[in-house]
Amino acid sequence: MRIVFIGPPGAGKGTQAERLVAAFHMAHLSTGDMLRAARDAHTELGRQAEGYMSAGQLVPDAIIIDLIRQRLADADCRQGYLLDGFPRTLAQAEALDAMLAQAGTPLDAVLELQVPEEELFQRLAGRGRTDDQPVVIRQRLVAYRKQTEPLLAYYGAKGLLRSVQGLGTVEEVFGRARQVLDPRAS
Ligand code: B4P
Repeated sequence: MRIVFIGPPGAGKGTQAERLVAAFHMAHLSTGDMLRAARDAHTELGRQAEGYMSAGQLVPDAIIIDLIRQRLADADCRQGYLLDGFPRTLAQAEALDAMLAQAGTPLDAVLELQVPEEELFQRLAGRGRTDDQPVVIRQRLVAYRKQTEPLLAYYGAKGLLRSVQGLGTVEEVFGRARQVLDPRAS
């Protein structure tokens, strides 16, 4: 399966992605994880991304699209993948569509995790990553609403959108996500 995973910062995409890739035997492609690994390894990509991430802004499209283009060419992606946190802008979504159309490998579904804002603040404050300070969280939410939320209509119009309530225990949310991706699973 080829899945896109969308949700506001702190919705639990990374948490659920780990379980979903194990259940459906997909590669896990998290652009957030890739950028943090590049930052920690002090690569040129990491240096470029760091300023945006610590300000709660999205990293420029060209950088991210290039990163994903290279990653999708890896052998483990042939069995399917979960794109966790990509695309986050319309330009990224259109670039992904073009790549997949060229390869003849369309998406199977777009999974949206819905969580109210008050809960997101609590979760992110509890996680304590460097970009989890209140002022940065607020900026990330603004970026989500302005730049990423329009993708819900974009994928809705293509008939790919599956929305799941992200409140409840990790296992409850996982059960809902698994159910919408594979209704025969339970
Ligand atoms: P990401 O790494 O994608 O992070 P995120 O959206 O903040 O978190 P996620 O939703 O994965 O939440 P998690 O499971 O950790 O992005 C970080 C930054 O990278 C972006 O701000 C941006 O700068 C950059 N970036 C990444 N992709 C990009 C792109 N495509 N374009 C441009 N820039 C990009 O869960 C959060 C917390 O909640 C955890 O503590 C977890 O334990 C807890 N939690 C999870 N599920 C829970 C539940 N059911 N109940 C209670 N708590 C729960």
